[in-house]
Amino acid sequence: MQNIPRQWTENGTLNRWIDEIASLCRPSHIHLCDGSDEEYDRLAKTLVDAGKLTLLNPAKRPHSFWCHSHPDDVARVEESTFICSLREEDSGPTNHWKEPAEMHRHLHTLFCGCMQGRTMYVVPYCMGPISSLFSVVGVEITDSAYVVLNMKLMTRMGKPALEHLEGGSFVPGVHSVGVPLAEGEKDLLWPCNPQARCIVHFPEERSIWSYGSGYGGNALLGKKCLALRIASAIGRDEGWLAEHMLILGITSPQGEKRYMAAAFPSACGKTNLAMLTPSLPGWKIECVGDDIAWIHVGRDGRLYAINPEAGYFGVAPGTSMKTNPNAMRTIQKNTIFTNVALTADHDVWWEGINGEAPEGLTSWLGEKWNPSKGAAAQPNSRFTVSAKQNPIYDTEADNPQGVPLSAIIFGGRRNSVIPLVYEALSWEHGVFMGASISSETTAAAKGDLGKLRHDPFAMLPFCGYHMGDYFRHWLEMGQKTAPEKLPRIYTVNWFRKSSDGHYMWPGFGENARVLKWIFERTAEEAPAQKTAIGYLPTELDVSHLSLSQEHMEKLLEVDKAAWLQETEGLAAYFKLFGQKMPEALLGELKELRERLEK
Ligand code: SAT
Ligand code: MN
Repeated sequence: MQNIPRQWTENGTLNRWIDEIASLCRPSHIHLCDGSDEEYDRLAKTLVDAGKLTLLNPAKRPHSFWCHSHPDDVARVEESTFICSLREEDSGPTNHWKEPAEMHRHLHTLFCGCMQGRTMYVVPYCMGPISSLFSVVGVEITDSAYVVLNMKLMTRMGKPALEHLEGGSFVPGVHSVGVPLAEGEKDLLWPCNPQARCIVHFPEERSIWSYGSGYGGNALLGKKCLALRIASAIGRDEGWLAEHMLILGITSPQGEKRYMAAAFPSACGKTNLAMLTPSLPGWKIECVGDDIAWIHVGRDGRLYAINPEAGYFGVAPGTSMKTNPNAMRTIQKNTIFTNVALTADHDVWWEGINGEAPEGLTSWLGEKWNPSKGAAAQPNSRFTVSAKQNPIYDTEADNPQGVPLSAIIFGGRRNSVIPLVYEALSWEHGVFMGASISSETTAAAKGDLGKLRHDPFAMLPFCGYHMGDYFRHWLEMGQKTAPEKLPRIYTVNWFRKSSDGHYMWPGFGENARVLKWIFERTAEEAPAQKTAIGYLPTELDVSHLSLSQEHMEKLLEVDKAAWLQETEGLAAYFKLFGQKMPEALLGELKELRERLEK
């Protein structure tokens, strides 16, 4: 390798780190990303020329690209994701842990020479609005140009991030696909190294190392690695929350606007809810974010949320003009599609987009497709696009102070037990509700599908420290301000099924009816009845939906026997957290049981 100039940026620590990683990984070139459109186009062209990206039909999908990955590199890999805190007990029973010094030795071996024959890209990025005191700068070093393109769409990347950083500190992240190239060796189409894959976080060092995968959640280090796993640990230390939550603004026909944040496990409809087109006339939704919220106590004592991201990495299958017209409009241009199917006229297609599969599809595996081959689009195939293209982009997403939250919503995929919506009795009860979330597993992570698992706060794969401490942190957040300043807390379930296996609630735009009830509850305007599990609606606006009274009663039913069984499952689950399980939440469980038994 040639001599490396030392003055990469104005930040001495960053300069030294770049040199250090370069001498470890031994790339043939180094490129400091400026985040410009020209840079994006140049890198995209390199990938097109190498046959790794396909330019889509400009008449149908301007300035957009299609690509597919290695078939074994299509989702997050939880079994290979590590939280290497100094003490094992700080990582907790829901994370994988390895002793940090041992893991560093392992990483050193993996990364030694891993970028041979490749370009090492240095990607400065800012999570959160430039100039916000709540924003955090990260720098990702990667040997994947695909990652650079995605980071440009997903974050505030390049020069503005460096300007915000100045001489300050940043979260370093090193990513490699893990396939060094010998002199003259031709690259694989989608290089990755599934056998050696690992995604590693050092919460005290605040650093990230990711090896062997090119998939979004494993390789775009600003997203789950920084904005959730590392940020949750920073938030614990500094008194704020990093959450797996969408943020939306909802305006009533009277013109009053409120903000809500909502946590659901991956691939449970966060993007759809964040961009919802309300079925109720006069109501309006605007989107602040679809995946992550950082929540601070504001000067007025209310909780304020920023979206650290600047783009969407959304699940494609099931997205259509019917289910999410705003997403469809957002991805009309300037979008990268990964692992969807390609049509004969070079547009994209996936299951659920619009009727039958057209003739002449190329599947996500890059092969000629026919129905005997299974799904044409990988179930976790994704679009990457800048949030600015969303027709309902809320410009408050750029407010450095964030938006004040009136409600926090939790949900999961539950075919039974959990009613359509209910409200917590108090902040502590709401924290208990968050801790109680279970959901059926989806294609967003490698592993079984449709298996019910506990996923507290939808943070199971993303909490960067001991989940018991995380529960306690949530309880403490409620003590930082007056109870009336806190958002109210809700659980929703769009996925309840009838005994014949059909979804009981139409979902999508009709979810506005549930948001309306929540909106009115936060203004004390909607009636509710107190039940054993919390406040349930006595009247929900189901105008023009042909749902019988009996059907609605079933949707909102609290089946005491099923709930008692649920509490038994929770009691067993909470034991996992041992001494760290907050007494207050065990108390909530006990009181819930007593109310059910009454
Ligand atoms: O793959 S990501 O982790 O980026 C998205 C998700 O699973 O929520
Ligand atoms: Mn997510």
